Amino acid sequence: MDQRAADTPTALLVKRWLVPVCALLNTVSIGQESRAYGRVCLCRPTSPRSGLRRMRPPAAGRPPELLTLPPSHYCERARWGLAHAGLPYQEVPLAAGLHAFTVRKLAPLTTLPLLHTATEIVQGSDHILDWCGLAAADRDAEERLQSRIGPLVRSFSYAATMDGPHHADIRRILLAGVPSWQTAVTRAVWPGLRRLLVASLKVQARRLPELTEQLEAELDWFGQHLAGRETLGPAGFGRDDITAASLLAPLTHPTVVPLYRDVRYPAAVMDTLTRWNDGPALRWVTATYRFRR
Ligand SMILES: N[C@@H](CCC(=O)N[C@@H](CS)C(=O)NCC(=O)O)C(=O)O
Repeated sequence: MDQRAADTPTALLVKRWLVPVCALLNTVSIGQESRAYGRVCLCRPTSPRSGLRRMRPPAAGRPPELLTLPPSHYCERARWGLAHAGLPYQEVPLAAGLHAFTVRKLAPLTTLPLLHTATEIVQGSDHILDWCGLAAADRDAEERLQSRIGPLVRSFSYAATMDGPHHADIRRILLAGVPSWQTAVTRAVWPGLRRLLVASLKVQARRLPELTEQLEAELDWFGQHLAGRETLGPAGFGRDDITAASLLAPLTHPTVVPLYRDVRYPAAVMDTLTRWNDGPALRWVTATYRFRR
C-alpha cells in the first residue's frame, strides 16, 4: 500500500514539517546553552566514545540538570525528591513532543524526568529518587502508585482538558518556562499536535466515564491505605509521601497546587473533582502540599 495514501493530515504535518524543523533547531539549542548531545548509556558514566557525538554534561561544579515536561506529575515527583534531599539542580523544561528529539540522544526511552549529572544520565522519577538516597518504605504501594495510578491520573487529566473547549489551558502549562522557539513551534502546530496527543495517548473525552470509575476505585484504595496517617513513612515524611502526593496532585482542586492552578474543566469533571477533593485521599494531598512542599 502506498504509505503517502495512508498518512493523515496530522501525520503529514508532523513528518514533513515538525520533525525536520525540530531536528534542525534541536541541534542548535536546548535550554539556555548551545550544545550537541551524543548517545550515552543509562545510569553509567558517560564516555566521549559512547556515541557519534560527544555529550556535554553540566560542567564540574555546576548542579545537575533536570530535564522536565513542566506539568508532568512524574517530573514533579523528581523535583520534590531533589528538593527534599537538599540537592541543588537546574531545571530544563522542554515542550511535549519536541522533547523527544533531545531525550532520544541521551537515553533509550523518551520519557521525562531525566537527570543529567556530570557523570550520569538518570532516567525515571523512581531512579532519580534512588539517586537522591531516598528509600521507599512500602514498595507495593509505590508500585501501584507509579505504575497504575500515575498513568490513570494523566489519562484522566488529559481527557478532561486536551479533548475539550479549554485545551489552551493545558497548552499554557505544557509550555510553562520552555525555550521560546519551542513555544513558537508548539503554538504553530498545536491543532495537529493536540489531535496527535489525544489519539496516541488515548485520552479522548469519551473515555472519561471509564477513567473516572477506575480512578475512584484507586482513590478509595489510597484513602484506606492512609488509614488516617499524617505521613506514610514510618520515620516521618519521605519518599512514600512524595510519590503519593505528587502523582495525585493533578486531581486536587485547581486552586491548590500552583503547577495545576487555573486549569478549567467541564462542569461534570469539576463536580467529580470537588467530590474527590472532599475525600480522605485528596484532603491528604492538599494538606501535604500546604505543609510540606
Ligand atoms: N516511569 C516513568 C514515567 C514517566 C512518564 O511517563 N513521563 C511522561 C510524562 S508524564 C513522558 O515523559 N511522556 C513523554 C514520552 O513518553 O515521550 C517515571 O517515573 O519517570
